Amino acid sequence: MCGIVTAIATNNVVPVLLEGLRKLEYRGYDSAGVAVLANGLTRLRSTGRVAELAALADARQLSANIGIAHTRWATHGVPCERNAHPHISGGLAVVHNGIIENFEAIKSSLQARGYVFESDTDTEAIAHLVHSKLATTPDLFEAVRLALNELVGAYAIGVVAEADPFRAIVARRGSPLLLGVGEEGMYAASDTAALLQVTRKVIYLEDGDVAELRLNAYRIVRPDGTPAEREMHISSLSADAVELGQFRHYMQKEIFEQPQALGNTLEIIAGGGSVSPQLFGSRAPEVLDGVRRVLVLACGTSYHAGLVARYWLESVAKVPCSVEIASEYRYRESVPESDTLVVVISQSGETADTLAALKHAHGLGMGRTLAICNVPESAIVRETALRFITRAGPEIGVASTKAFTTQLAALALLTLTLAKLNGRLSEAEEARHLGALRHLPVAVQKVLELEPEIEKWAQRFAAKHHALFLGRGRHWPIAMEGALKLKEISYIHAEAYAAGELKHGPLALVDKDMPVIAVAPADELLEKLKSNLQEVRARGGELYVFADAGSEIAESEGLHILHMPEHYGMLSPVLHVIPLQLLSYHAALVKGTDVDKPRNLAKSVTVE
Ligand code: HGA
Repeated sequence: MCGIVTAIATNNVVPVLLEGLRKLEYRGYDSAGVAVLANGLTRLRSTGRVAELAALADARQLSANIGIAHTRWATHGVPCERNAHPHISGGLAVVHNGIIENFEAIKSSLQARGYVFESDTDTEAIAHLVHSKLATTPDLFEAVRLALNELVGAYAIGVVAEADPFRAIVARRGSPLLLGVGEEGMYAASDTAALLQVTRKVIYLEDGDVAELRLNAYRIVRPDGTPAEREMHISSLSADAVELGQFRHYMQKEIFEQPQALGNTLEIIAGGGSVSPQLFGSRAPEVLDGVRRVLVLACGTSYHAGLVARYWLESVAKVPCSVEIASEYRYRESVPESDTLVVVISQSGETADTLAALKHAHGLGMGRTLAICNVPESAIVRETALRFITRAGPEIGVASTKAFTTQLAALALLTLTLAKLNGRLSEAEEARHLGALRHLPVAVQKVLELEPEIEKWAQRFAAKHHALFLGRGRHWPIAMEGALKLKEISYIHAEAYAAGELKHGPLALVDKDMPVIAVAPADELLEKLKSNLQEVRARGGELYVFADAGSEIAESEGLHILHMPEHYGMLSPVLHVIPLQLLSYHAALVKGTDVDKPRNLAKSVTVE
């Protein structure tokens, strides 16, 4: 969510700042801006894409050796040029990612001292606060540190000042930020992808760190000003991992990358490998020993992955499992139990609500924690006792696809591991499940071949305003995920129901204008689901059914069927979500929406 780039170098940093912003575009934003020091402070801002900001910079022939840049996803104040970052106070400019919760109190006291606010943002309060500190603490680094100590909330910031043109100051608390040590200079950004153009040497700042970047040096201090040593890492992220290649959109690319992403994620059980606690980290034998229940904390699509896992954990491992929306869990009173494994799921590992829920669980004394994440060095991964890194590769499209299916693969491995530890998994069963997991990439590939038929369906209901998704059992969360995908990228209002709930209310909505999409694999609930489908047909509802071998539902007037290639038992949710991803993708194409950057949404949700 929004992005920051800071650079100080021997050569012109403007192309680096703009290329960095381009690499961060996938996080979602509504405006962009840059400020550089070259014979004074110059600021350019745009409510368009980064390309428009780059055109402005070109037209002005902007060139400098030091600067900060930002893509904004508004939290305080509408998206407009006046609210776009950087924000300025005197000759000092600030970019900020996050939310300052006490900005109103700070703003009032600064206004009382004569500061005039030009924007509606919380960020502008940081700029004026730092500026006000300079009156008594003339050292910029110290002034920033002291100002930050007065802030409540989350931030990653970059600061440059006209009066101090040989260094940039950056800091973080609660929002991601890392330093890059390059040949030509020093850099900072919200994620590694933005810096690969100049360096692979990165340093992850910790919460509360304040850092100074000079041409050939950097230093980091803690909030109290004591020096901090932070390890340098060599990033192994591939520079072209974020290129679009032959695809029209990242979402399409990522849907089609799923066989590869699953293959990479499951490589650890390739060949003769079996499940064992070590899959989740070296401390796993001790942490998983005596686990009697599982609590999954997650948001959005990751929450749906947790809901699927509940069915698996309870039926296969016989471990009671509850799944909670992270933002709710953190604010409600709950009863902690020390034999609970807390599983946090997040694609980016930076999801603010999930991170806060994890900290809340820690605060309640629950130390058995496991992160399922796609980003190895992320904040969430650094805070848990155990981790499983999905190897989906960078996910750029805002609507999550390959992260979801690889999370499911990780959760299937967790289920089998706990089942084995609890003596619930015979050798034969383990071999059967592992065989199915190893075959998953091939099975997914076959499902992807259904795209042309799904495209035809999408044409038909892209004109609708509402849609209902139905599923039962472990496919109910898949129906929820299908509805979420459709809402996110095509803006068609969609609801998901456990099919048995139809008659308790939503059936009243069904008429010829309400397409009903049903996930109908041949499982133990199929007969029940068929009755639910009859209820829909009897009310004139148009049905689109994703069945599979053995479902034996016949096509008829108003009832369209697509047969999935294989019936896949426990792992069937992994296959059944794929046509729903394709359906929403093609519906969005027909509607002409911005598939990879849907309105109002951001990729990495680093604000509460
Ligand atoms: N609160 C600031 C920064 C927003 C942000 O972090 N976006 O991702 C604002 O509203 O400008």
